[in-house]
Amino acid sequence: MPATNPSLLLLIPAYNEEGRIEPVLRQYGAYFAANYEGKFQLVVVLNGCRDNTLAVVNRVAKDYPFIHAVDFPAPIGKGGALIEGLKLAPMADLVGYVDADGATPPKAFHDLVKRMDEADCVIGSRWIEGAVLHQAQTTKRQFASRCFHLIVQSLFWMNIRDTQCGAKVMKREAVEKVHDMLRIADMAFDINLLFALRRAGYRILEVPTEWTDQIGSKVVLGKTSLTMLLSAIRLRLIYSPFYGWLRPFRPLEKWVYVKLLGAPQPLQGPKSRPKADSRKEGELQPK
Ligand SMILES: Nc1nc2c(ncn2[C@@H]2O[C@H](COP(=O)(O)OP(=O)(O)O)[C@@H](O)[C@H]2O)c(=O)[nH]1
Ligand SMILES: [Mg+2]
Repeated sequence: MPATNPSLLLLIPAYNEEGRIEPVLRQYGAYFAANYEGKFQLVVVLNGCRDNTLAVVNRVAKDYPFIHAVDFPAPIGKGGALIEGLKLAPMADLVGYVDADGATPPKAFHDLVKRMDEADCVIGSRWIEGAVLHQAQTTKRQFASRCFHLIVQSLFWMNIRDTQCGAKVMKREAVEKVHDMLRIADMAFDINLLFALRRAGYRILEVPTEWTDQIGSKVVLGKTSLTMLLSAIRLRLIYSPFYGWLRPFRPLEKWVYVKLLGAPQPLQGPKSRPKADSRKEGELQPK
């Protein structure tokens, strides 16, 4: 990574976000055009949207040429979308992601980027001193989140207080190194990413961030929590010496995820590079 002005790629996963994403893209576009010295690119990764998110993103992209969209029709989930988006890592020195609803303001994301000289991955945290929470999550959601945290800690011992905050940034080489290990498509994707980085020896720095919990969440608490719990356990097994022995149970695993929970699955097939939306085709190039 160059000492000054690294190029930056920001991914925004988006599912049915036509009502929330436009002001967020405009804020990020204006902020990074004015305040970021290096090359900045923003790619919205959509999948299976049943609304007009793509048209909204394309409208904003007319005003900010560094904003692009990639669209995957399959229901690959937030994690699946990020797995695909992270294949664009060769476009920049640093690759990060934030949610489409503006929970993380542009400056807060920039603050994470500024700490990248201290680690290979910097993640925003809502649960360490100094964090600014403008709008707390509902009590039920906070309870589920803290229970999930305890389970994740007891399974993975990463000592990360907030694995689920939607704001993270990494060095390109770290993303490229762990990409093959990314296989959780649901909201537990972040654990997959963080654990893969840890196992590969990369340094993760958790810093307090600013967060506003927005209305219009796509999370259906019961179903999402159960899927995340199963994914965390599955991830633990993938990294255990017993995973091979569990091969006979794979059809059952698939049945539970797909049929019972309707959980997203990552895109199958060869590790292809995502194509830009047709209007922008050819513009997404490695740096
Ligand atoms: N591409 C994609 N993004 C998703 C999907 N589900 C959620 N997201 C995105 O993930 C981010 C976080 O979702 P949100 O509903 O705000 O979750 P919450 O803040 O944890 O309640 C947003 O940018 C969503 O658009 C999905 O299935 N596919
Ligand atoms: Mg949100």
